[in-house]
Amino acid sequence: MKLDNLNDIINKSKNILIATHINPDGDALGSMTAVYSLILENFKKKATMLVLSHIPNVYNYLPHIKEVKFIDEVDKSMVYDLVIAVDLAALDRLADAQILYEKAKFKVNIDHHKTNNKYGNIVVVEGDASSAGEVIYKVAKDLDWKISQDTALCLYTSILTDTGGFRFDNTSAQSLRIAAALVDIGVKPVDVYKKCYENKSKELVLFQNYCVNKAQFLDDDKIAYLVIYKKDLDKFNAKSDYTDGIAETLRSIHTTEVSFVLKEIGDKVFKASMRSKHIDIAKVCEYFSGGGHKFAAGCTVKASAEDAIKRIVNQIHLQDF
Ligand SMILES: [Mn+2]
Repeated sequence: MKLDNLNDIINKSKNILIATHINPDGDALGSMTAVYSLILENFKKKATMLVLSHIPNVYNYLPHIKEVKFIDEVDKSMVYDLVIAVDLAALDRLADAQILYEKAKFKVNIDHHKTNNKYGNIVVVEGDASSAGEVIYKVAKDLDWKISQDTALCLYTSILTDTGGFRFDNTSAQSLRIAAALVDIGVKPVDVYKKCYENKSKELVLFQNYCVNKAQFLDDDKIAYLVIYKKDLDKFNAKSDYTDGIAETLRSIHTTEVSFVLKEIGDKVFKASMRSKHIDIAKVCEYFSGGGHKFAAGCTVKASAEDAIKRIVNQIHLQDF
C-alpha cells in the first residue's frame, strides 16, 4: 500500500481515530496533536484523539490538547473508517483501545521504533528517525500537506522531547534540519524549552530527589538502579509522569554504563525503564517482552523486586557489557 493513497483514504473516511501509546510522552502527544491539526487544516476534518492514561501537565500548551478524549469517554463499539497510530511500537501498548484498532476499516502505522512490528495497512516506520514527529513531518512533506504554526509547534515538541533536548544519539542532521524548518514556520525554541523543561511541579522535583537518594550501584558503579514502590508513589501523591527522567539522571553519572528504574505497578509486577551509554538495552528489554531503542527501552517484569533486579542484571551481563 502506497503512502499516496492516504490522501484518498482520509478524504473518504467519515470518522478518523488517532491513537498513541499508554503513558504518553512529548513525542506521543506532539505527534498525535500534529496529525490532528494536519487533518483539520488540510482536509477540514475533525479526527478523534484518544489517550489511555494521564497527560503530563507540561504538555497542556499543545494545540488541540483539550480535545483529546480519554478511553472511558469513547464508545468502544464504534467502528472507525480510519485509525492512525503514532509512536506506537506494538499494539499491546494500546491497552483497552486495541479493540477499536482491530475493528477499524483501515489502519495506518507511523512510528520510529526499530522494534515496531509493522502492523497496519500503511506502515511508515523509520527506525533512524529521532521521533514519530520527525516521520510525520516527512509524511506531510511527501503528501504536500500544509504545515501551520500549530502543527509546527506539535512536531517540534516531538523532536525536542524524544531527543532529550537535542542531546541523545538519535539527534541527527535530519532532526536538526526539520527542527530548523519548524523554527522557520514560527516555533520559538526558547518558549518550547521553558514549557517542557522549566515547568516542573515542586512535588515532582522533590519526589525525584527522594528516589535518586535510594540509588544502588553494582559492578564498580557501572550499573545504577533504584526501586520505586507503590508506597513511595502514594507518599508523594505521584502522577504517572513523576518517574520520567529518573533513569536518565542515573545514567548522567560518569561511571554509569546502564541505569534502570523499577516501578511497582502491581503485586510482584514492576515496570522497568532502562537507559544505557553503549550497550543495546532494547535487547535486554525484548527478553522480557518489552522494547524500545538501543539506549532507551522499557519492559515489565513479573517478579519480586529482588528477583527482577537479579534477572535484569543477568540479561545486562549477557550483552557486550
Ligand atoms: Mn517516540
